[in-house]
Amino acid sequence: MPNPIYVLNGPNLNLLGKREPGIYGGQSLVDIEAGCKERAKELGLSVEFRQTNHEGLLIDWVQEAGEQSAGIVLNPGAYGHTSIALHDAIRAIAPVPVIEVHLSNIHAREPFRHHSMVSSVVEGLICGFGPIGYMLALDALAQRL
Ligand code: CA2
Repeated sequence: MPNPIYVLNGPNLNLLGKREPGIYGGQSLVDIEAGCKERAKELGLSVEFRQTNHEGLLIDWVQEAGEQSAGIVLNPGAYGHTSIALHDAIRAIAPVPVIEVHLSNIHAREPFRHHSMVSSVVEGLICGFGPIGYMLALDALAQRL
């Protein structure tokens, strides 16, 4: 089996399923983790699934994944809109593929969500499909391995 896929989640995603179901759906992050692990198994992959509210820790994990993973599925949360440090970390681990995922369609929301600091350095971007986006990202990575 190849190295695990790191599925990394940024700030506030631990609240999923508890608030704002109209935007983010009813599934909790634990539900999404279970879905990712099931899909990964079908694809012959394994998943290391994590969430943090701390920018520096997210960057530590991207660096760790650069050494130890076959690829990253990254929902950076709001840090995707703000973090040059996250942009730099993703660049620094090339050619490890990173797929950016957002549950919501960030382009159909407030203007401050329209720009992503990481989109220019990731392999691809999936947004607006809810938790299915994580599965699509795993499928895409599986095709590349
Ligand atoms: O759509 C996404 O996946 C986002 O990355 C989610 C982030 C948001 O800042 C991005 O613009 C788009 C926020 C996650 C917050 O999740 C919550 C869940 C329930 C209640 C409140 C926040």
